[in-house]
Amino acid sequence: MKEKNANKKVEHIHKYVVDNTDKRMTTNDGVPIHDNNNTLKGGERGPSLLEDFIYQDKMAHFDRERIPERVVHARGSGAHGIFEAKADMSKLTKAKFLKKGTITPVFVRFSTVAGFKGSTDLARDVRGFSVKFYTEEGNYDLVGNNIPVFFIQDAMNFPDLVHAVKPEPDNEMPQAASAHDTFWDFISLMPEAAHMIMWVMSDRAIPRSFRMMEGFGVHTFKFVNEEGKGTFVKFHWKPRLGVHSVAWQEAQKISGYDADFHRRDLWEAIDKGHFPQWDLGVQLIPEEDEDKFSFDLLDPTKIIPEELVPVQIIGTMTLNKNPDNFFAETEQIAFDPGRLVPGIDFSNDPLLQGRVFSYADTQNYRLGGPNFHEIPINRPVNGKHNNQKDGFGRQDILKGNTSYFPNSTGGGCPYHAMLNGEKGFESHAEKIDGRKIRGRSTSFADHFTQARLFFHSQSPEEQEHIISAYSFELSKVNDPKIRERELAILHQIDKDLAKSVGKNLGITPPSTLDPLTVQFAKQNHPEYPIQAPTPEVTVSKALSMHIQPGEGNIESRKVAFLVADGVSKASVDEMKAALEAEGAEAVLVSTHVGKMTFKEGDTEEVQHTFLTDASVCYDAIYTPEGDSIKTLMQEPDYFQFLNEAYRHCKAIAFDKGAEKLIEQTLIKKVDEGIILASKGNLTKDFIFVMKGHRVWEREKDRKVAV
Ligand code: HDE
Repeated sequence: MKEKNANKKVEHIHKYVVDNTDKRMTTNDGVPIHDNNNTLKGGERGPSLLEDFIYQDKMAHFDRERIPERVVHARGSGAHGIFEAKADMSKLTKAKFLKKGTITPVFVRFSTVAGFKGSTDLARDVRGFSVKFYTEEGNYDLVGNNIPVFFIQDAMNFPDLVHAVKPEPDNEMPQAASAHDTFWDFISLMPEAAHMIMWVMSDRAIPRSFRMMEGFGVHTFKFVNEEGKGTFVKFHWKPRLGVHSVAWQEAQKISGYDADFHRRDLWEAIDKGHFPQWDLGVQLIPEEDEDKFSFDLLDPTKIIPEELVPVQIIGTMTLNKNPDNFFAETEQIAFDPGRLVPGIDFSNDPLLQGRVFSYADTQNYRLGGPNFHEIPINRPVNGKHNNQKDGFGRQDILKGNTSYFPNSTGGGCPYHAMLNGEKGFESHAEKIDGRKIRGRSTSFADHFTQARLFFHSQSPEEQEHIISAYSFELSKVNDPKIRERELAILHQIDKDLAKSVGKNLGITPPSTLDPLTVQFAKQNHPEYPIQAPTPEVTVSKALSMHIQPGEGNIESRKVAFLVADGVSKASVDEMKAALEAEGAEAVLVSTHVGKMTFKEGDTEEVQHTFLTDASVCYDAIYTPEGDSIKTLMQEPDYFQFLNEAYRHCKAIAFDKGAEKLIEQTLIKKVDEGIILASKGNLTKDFIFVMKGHRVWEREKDRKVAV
């Protein structure tokens, strides 16, 4: 077979792909079905008969079609692709898929964490970023997030964290939202969460697209080379389209207009050939430097600022094929940070160590037993050979009478790699010498320095968004004691931040931590609070998403062309050509669906209207010239489109004659993001502003609330 964008994994699962075209309908046993509409009855109006095996075959399958959703990360979207290794890493790792020039098939799944499977894509939440590499030495899973740190330091707290954020157990509210009492109760008692919470309150938690977010392995891992030497490594995915977000008010509206916004965006981009790409970067730390930093490398609530250890790019991932079937592929794929290949190993991060148990355990349950490895999407491309047998849903037919080791009856096969002079996976031979303790290292006890680093690295507008997010979330908390307790934590991070949030909550931030917070922190660190070590850097540019006009790219961005009958085709075509030359997409939004007639007499089918769409679903807005302007003048939803785009700091362009429409909007100042044909070069200026993502300047004096 030669499928478009096939890779070894796509070919590998092809034999399982079923195409019903021109096929006769059968039961699950292949028996041809004569009538799929009527059950077998005793007489025309008579009772149904128990012997109707065709009905039973159909209904029994239907009755079992749902499986447990993932306990976290239930809502996700996936795609196939390839990873190409681009740097020579052989001195540091023996991982074959990282050998320069090697191309490895991948399947990626992006997800939200807290919401159920059918919840909105636009929740304020962390996004999962899981990559399965189908390497020649087995599957390697890099199961990361779009935020480089985590809420907690020890796996033991994970069920508590998840119980706190999920809908409350008595009334199962709220859905896909952290803005409720139990979450903030937990967070305000766990100061170690302060850093991650700062990220979650930033716009990072409401991405513009899966294609425009970073991915992080979060934990420190280890590369291991041929000589068995280890090097600490942090993994980063850097999106070629830049890192961008929507605004919180937009997120809330998008959830109504299109709860599948991110899923649709990924699907359509791949469908149209806008294949998203990420560069894989690594931060490398020699083992000798383990104790060199003011923070502990094993602490998953800490980043390594890029100023201290730069990110080196070692490869590129391209997603180029949508799945054929959501359930079979995206739902049934099983990621597990415990799936390693030779050359990569764990560090002793206690969160990572705990994850190694949880994933396979939950998959044994979710996917119905120990043979989930045999589900096509989970199978390694290099095959599996061992003595595991039987179990629910077993597919492989193990030949011969031998299913044990050592054996002579099977010629000693499957053999240990070492017996044939080959090498299999060998754990890094790190020296371990310690007492058994249930506790935590003091080097994990500084909770606020990096939360402060993140806040201080944001632009003024990003800081404002963080203040609004804390204010929104804590306003939804009913218990005032919880609000106050969290404010006390914010005060430790940055007094002005606490003051601003406090103002919105009507509370003066307490100057010391709540005694309950301290009491719980002392259970991990009896000496809490500790004197925080002096950080190496207090600002890191890589932590801000903001870019300048002209700095980014607009590839695959969506621009709404606001039109009506009588619009000038020339005006539409000229802008469309300019945008398409940069990879962006023009979408006509009109007063009605169906045929739209241009001033020049031609017609075009339109699928989007002011009724079905809103400006929150677009990156920029353009009003072409033409007789359509008279119609738009009478269209309140047209003005809503503009006002909302203005509020959210988007580029808005008007061709000749259309600029008079501005008078009826809430746009009071023609700033650099309002592009007029009468001033400068319309297409060039529009694209330049779009390349900055938003006109942040506007936030300062914007008085529009729509
Ligand atoms: Fe997960 N996590 N997690 N997690 N996680 C799961 O595994 C868990 C953590 C992440 O697209 C579950 O198959 C524990 C950090 C992603 O299918 C479960 C701890 C990071 C996904 C589980 C963590 C993640 C999961 C639920 C703390 C970023 C979705 C279903 C010790 C580095 C994978 C499943 C997909 C899914 C456990 C913390 C990322 C329950 C115990 C840190 C992206 O096993």
